[in-house]
Amino acid sequence: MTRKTGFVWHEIYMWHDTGTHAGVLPAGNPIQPGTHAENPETKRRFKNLLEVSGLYEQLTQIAPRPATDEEILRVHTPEYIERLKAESAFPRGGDGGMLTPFGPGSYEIAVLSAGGVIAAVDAVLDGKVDNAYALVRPPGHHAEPDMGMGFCLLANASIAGRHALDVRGLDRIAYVDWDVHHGNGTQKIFWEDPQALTISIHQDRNFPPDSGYVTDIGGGAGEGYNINVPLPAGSGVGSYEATFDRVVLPALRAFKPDLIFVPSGFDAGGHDPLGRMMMHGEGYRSLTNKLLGVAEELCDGRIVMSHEGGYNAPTVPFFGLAVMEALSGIKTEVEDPFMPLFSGMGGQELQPHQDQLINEAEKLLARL
Ligand code: 9RB
Ligand code: ZN
Repeated sequence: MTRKTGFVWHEIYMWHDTGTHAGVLPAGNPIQPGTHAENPETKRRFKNLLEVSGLYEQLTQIAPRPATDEEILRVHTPEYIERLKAESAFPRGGDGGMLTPFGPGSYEIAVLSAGGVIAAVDAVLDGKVDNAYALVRPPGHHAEPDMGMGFCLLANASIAGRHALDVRGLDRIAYVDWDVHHGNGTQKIFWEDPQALTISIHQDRNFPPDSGYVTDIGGGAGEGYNINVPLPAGSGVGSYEATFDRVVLPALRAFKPDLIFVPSGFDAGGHDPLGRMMMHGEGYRSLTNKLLGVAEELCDGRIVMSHEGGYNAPTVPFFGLAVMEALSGIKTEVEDPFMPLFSGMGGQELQPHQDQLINEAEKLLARL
């Protein structure tokens, strides 16, 4: 079965300039200057592989539009937005928070990034497409109401989620964040909100530090509607599939969302410089197929993915292609040349200490 899959992209997303750095740190003696970890390369190559594979032309292009102040202010404080606007007009740009650097004009790009996810939501809810992937930049899942963080300026998927609830009138939305880092921003924004189930599967205490514990379950009316699955470093595809089968899918079935968001980072892939997991292209395909199955049961297949991290340039495009093939139901001729390398790594199967953590997360299902 093939589906109509939307794709959001704009070349100006690649003009968001994180500047001269050395990975995640500012460069300068004693660190030799180089590129910032979050640069255009993996995103450009993802889009390029879609084109070369022939899949790009079979997707429905969705043009991004800027998010409005009203849309952004549903999530962020006016003070933070005014500061971003002012710094974005500086000749050398500014910083969204601690170590979230941006160049001149980046605020306007971030506004188009958030608006890109909103456009994807509208296309799905209007039935123009069955599902959608927004390959936006800068990313969003670390951004909090009053500050940027971890390369994120605006909370793209949260802003789009509020739009879905407040303007489009949905009753419930769910987030399944498979980026290797904790989706702290999404967690914080919907902490007390029972209309949003926020699930994050991430590497235990990677980034942000001291964040993403399985014991953080939401507060007030939102208690029970935040689920963290902090998998141990070294987790492989078996661990991710078990997490989906035993935690994510049952949670979604209990919550019955009208729309599923996937903050989609590919930094849980083997070889990613900012993560220590072993996901691979077939793993991402399998997780996507699991979500498609449950989305078909619950919400007419409605899934909106928004791009987050993923920093290994050669591999990220193949993870992205596998996800796009699954979403659209169209298999291209392209074979992922990294598969033999990753599938043969030791410990891809679920390990006892990983199983133990998933058991802990499973206990949270009783609250839904
Ligand atoms: C620095 C620290 C990081 C480390 C990783 C990320 C990943 C983001 C991502 C962001 C910032 C700490 C530079 C802690 O991909 N999200 O999806 N920086 N971490 N202290 N310092 C000085
Ligand atoms: Zn990440």
